[in-house]
Amino acid sequence: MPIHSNDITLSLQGASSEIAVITLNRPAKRNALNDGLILALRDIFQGMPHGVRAAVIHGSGDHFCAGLDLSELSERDAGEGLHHSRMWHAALDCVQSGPVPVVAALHGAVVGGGLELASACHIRVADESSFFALPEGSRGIFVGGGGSVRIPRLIGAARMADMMFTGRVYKAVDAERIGLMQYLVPTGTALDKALELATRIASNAPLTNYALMHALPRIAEQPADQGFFTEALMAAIVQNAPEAKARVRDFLEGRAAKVSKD
Ligand code: 1HE
Repeated sequence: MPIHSNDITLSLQGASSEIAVITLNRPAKRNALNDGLILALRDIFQGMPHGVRAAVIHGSGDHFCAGLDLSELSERDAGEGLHHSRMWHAALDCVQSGPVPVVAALHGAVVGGGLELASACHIRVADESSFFALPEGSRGIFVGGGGSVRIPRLIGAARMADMMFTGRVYKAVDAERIGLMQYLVPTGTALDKALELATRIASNAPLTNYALMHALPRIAEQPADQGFFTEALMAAIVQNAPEAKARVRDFLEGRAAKVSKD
């Protein structure tokens, strides 16, 4: 697997090495994302080892990610800027539409391109130390890593515009209130919680996870009539898998866990 950076690592965890743990490992620069790191992220998802069924992304040090490495920005002309943004789009598409569901474990700064990366993941777990901002507004630039597409779908265009117009910083508890993440956990526990969730996700039938990653976001963007039709097609394919039939039989014959509120 060609990896262009030492600033990101991949390790496999779980009983069958089914969980990929991806670590942004540039703590001295607060895990700021330079070109090498973005390309390496893309390569990791494109070359995900066989047998991996879920992934976790987290950052080493005190912060998840400080966003774009601003030291690489200053000399770029318009054409280079266009291609640079498209490179981020391609890499983060490999995260969102790649081989497995991805859980982001967030702490400290989740800002700029760091929030864009977190937004490309399927589940966000943030601890109470985390804070969220889009400092692009005050740096005189715009988002370029897909943030204007993904972030409004989480919190609405009005809230995103406010973050960029005013430099508003959301603390964890308010970020959860507006929908930036699905889980808020005590400081220092985001990675453990993300691993717990990834283990649960990895135990799902692969076609169910595929439908959640690839059908659900498309259905959510379709007019209702087309959405109902796409849903019916996806439902028919997923329930036809031998694994689905076995799981339903297990429940009916008392071998599968019930839904429980505890
Ligand atoms: C960096 C970066 C960076 C830190 N690029 N070098 N992102 C931002 O505008 C956020 C900028 N960063 C910060 O506001 C702060 O660094 C943090 C709140 C994230 C962390 O603060 P702190 O006090 O823990 O660290 P620090 O002392 O500010 O930074 C430590 C070092 O990391 C320092 O370098 P040093 O050589 O002086 O030790 C910083 O310069 C360096 N550093 N953040 C480069 N971002 C696809 S488009 C996306 C567009 C964007 O993401 S724009 C938003 C960029």
